[in-house]
Amino acid sequence: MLIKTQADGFLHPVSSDITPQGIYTGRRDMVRLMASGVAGAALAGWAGRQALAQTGPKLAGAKSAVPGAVTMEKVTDYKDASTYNNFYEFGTDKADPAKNAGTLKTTPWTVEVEGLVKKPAKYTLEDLLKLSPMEERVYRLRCVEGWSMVIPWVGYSLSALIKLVEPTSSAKFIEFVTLADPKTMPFVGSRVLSWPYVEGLRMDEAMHPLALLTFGMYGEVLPNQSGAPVRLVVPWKYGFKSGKSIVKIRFTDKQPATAWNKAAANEYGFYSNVNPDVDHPRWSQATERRIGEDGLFAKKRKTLVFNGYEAQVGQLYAGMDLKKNF
Ligand SMILES: Nc1nc2c(c(=O)[nH]1)N[C@H]1C(S)=C(S)[C@@H](COP(=O)(O)O)O[C@H]1N2
Ligand SMILES: [Mo]
Repeated sequence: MLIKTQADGFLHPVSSDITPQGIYTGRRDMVRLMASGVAGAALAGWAGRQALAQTGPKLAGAKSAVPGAVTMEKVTDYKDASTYNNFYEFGTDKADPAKNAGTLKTTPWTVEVEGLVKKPAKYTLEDLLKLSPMEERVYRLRCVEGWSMVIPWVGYSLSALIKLVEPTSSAKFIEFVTLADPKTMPFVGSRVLSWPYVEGLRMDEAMHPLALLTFGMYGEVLPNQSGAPVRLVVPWKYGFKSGKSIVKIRFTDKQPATAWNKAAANEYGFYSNVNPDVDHPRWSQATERRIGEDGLFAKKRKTLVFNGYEAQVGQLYAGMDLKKNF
């Protein structure tokens, strides 16, 4: 994504749009990290791993019966889904998370559920894995940058967890806080975003059966670069709403301040529903490139309203001005 940092107001480009300033910032960060030893550890982790192969522990899910949960479109190759990632804690280049996320320590892992609930709890990953039957959901994921993938995720509806903790009547939103560990995440501390990476949903969005608490993909436990050990996948919203490596789920009465909205409020709204009719201020959202299928210069696909999930989620936004609430 292209954003302005709060500090310098400069447009920080990433991925294919790297500019000299972006490269400079990256190098300066790298030099600082090298000095602290973090980058060395990251590189060692990379060397000792096979990021490209599908070799992780199995995690099976029964085919989901939730309406709209299994698209028949061609599934993106595992290699593409696991090497073309956005996970800025591990770097801003698409290839960085697969190279650097070997340092992420996913055991032990706990997720704290707090705020406006009757039953606040601290769940271990083992508790969460047993909480509800695992399902396989084949979702389109559309990044705000204009690319998309089709991924078979494994998890269960977030609503299963929400019901267990019994939100109070004043809980209107949920905030998802993700891990920010400077010891294992080399780019936490870089100025590209404020950390931890925080995302949020309105309560009715979070309760929608398509909102997936996700533990695996392609029949295996999530690889680190994809947000292990637990992430969200919200298929009708731009990819950045799907926070990775979640450590805290907080129920609130106020709309959460989210990472990308804080970075550039005019570019990334709270709702961020996929919408071909609402352009990003600096580019069109009318079309997208399907990773792995289309060449860089191949004809693009038309982006669908709510990423093609309008029949399932459209009623959540009845009467709302989607241009204002982008
Ligand atoms: N913690 C965290 N979660 C994150 C991000 C991130 O940088 N950090 N990037 C988001 C963006 S922009 C996208 S498109 C998706 C990408 O998920 P994928 O790499 O599994 O395709 O993760 C989202 N979740
Ligand atoms: Mo994204």
